[in-house]
Amino acid sequence: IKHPLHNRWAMWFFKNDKSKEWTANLKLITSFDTVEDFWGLYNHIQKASRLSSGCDYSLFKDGIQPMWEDASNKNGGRWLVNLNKNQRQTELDNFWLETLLCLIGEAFDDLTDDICGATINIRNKGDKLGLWTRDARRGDATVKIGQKLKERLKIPPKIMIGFQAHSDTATKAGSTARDRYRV
Ligand code: M7G
Repeated sequence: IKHPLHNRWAMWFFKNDKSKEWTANLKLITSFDTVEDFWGLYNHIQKASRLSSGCDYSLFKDGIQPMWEDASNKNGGRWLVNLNKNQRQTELDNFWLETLLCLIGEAFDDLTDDICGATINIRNKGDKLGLWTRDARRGDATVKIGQKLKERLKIPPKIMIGFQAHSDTATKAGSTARDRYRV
C-alpha cells in the first residue's frame, strides 16, 4: 500500500506559444496523492533545467488552477526567488525539488492552509521560483512561510527574497511589482 499525502496535488506545464492566449498554453500533466506517485511523476518528466525558455512547471493543490484568477489565488501572492544564469546549472533543480518536497510534505506546519502551490519559470532573462500563498494580507503567516522557504532552500541570510501580491504583479507588466514583505 502506498504512502498517502495530506493533500492531492496537480502538476502543470506551461509552454509559451505566442499565437495563443496565456491560459491556452497551460496544461495539466497529472495529479497524485501518494509519495510513490509523486516520485513516479518526478522521475518521468524533464528536469526543470532542461526545459526551454518560456516554459513553466507548477505544482498546486488539486482544485486550484496555477493562475492569478483562481479564487484561491486572487487575494494572494508569491515569494519570489530570482536565479541568475549560473544557478540554472547549480541550484535550479535542487531548489525546485526541495520546494516540491516542502509542498507535498506539508513543511509549513499550521500554515499549510495558506499555501496554494509553486511555480518555476524558465527564462533566458533569469529563472524564477515562486511559492504562491492564499492571502497577501496575512502578514505574520506570509513572513513565516518566507522564512521557512529560505531556510529549506538554504538561501544565505544576507540574500533577501521578496513577496509580491498577484494583484500588483498582474497590473505591472514588464517590471517587477513592489515587495509587500521581505525576508
Ligand atoms: P510570467 O510568465 O509570470 O513571467 O508572466 P515572465 O514575464 O518572466 O515571462 C508573463 C505574462 O504571462 C504576464 O505578463 C501575463 O500576461 C501572463 N501571465 C502570467 N501569469 C502567472 C498569469 C496568470 O496567472 N493569469 C493570466 N491571465 N496571465 C498570466
